[in-house]
Amino acid sequence: MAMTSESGRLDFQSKLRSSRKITVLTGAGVSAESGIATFRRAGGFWRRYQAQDLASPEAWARDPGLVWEFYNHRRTASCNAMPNPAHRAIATLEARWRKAGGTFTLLTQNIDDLHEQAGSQSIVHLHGSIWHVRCVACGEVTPNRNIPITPAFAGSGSPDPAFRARHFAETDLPHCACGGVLRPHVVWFGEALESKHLIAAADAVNGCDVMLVVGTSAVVHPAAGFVTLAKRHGTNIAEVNIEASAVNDVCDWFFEGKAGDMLPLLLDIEPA
Ligand code: BV8
Ligand code: ZN
Repeated sequence: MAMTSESGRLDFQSKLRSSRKITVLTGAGVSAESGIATFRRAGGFWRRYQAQDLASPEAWARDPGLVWEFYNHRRTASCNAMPNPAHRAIATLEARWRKAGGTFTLLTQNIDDLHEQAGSQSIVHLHGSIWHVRCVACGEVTPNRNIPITPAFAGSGSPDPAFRARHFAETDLPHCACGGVLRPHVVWFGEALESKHLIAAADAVNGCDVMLVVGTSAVVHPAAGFVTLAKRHGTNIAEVNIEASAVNDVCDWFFEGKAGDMLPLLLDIEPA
């Protein structure tokens, strides 16, 4: 069972200090204190939908305008979000380990760019990026921070279930120079993660001394599976969360609390 006491913190920090290879896995909880709604808490609902209902190829095939209205709403809601102390503590730890010649990888399930804004370098966006779009015809991926995504979506996206949703025509959707429709460059439920990301994540877990799991319910696979894989490799694992996640039982330490409060204290460590 994970240790959570003061002795647990000292034990964790001594293991961290002597580690040569660190991997961090983050989820929506690391961005919660930046004001970005998590998936499975109250904020996880939009109109009468759960995120899973709209983050899927089936929803896109059925009504791409509704899916874009959902992502346009999330882009608008998060465009002014700033990194919080949790993002910054992770970026600082990485900088220290890189300077000392150690190995550090950040695996994030989040599609926001707050880790980048906080200065993290070695980031694997397992589930893609809300600030990139991909052409369904030619496959080109491009950065896109247009708000609204197209003029037709101006003022749309109210999460109020009573909101009289309008139908968006194909011409209202963003298009590629090749004429194809642009979709959010994110991994939807039922879609495979990019193999380069799966390979990077497996590399990050292999031979990793310490893994930090921050702000994830750990119910989504294959991301959550990297924690149990690390455990099988003999990695020491710490969880930072306001409640125990689905992988809490394989963690050696559980630091209960908000990531923005806990990480600056826990990670204020120099490599041995
Ligand atoms: C795939 C991008 C196969 C889109 C996302 C049954 C069993 C196992 C698996 C499955 C199954 N049925 C279906 C599956 C597969 C499915 C899956 O895992 N489903 C789950 C729901 C059961 N997985 C997939 O479909 C994946 N693909 O399997 O493909 C395949 C293979 C080959 C060929 C074809 C197909 C794709 C999964 C990726 C889906 N895309 N996001 C978008 O964002 O719109 S996942 C989505 O959930 C987000 O990325 C999010 O990050 C992720 C996980 O959620 P969390 O980040 O953990 O967020 P959550 O709200 O759940 O939790 C927040 C946590 O933070 C909580 O623990 C809370 O306590 C904590 N917290 C809150 N505040 C704070 C805090 N902690 C600290 N401080 C705070 N302040
Ligand atoms: Zn194209």
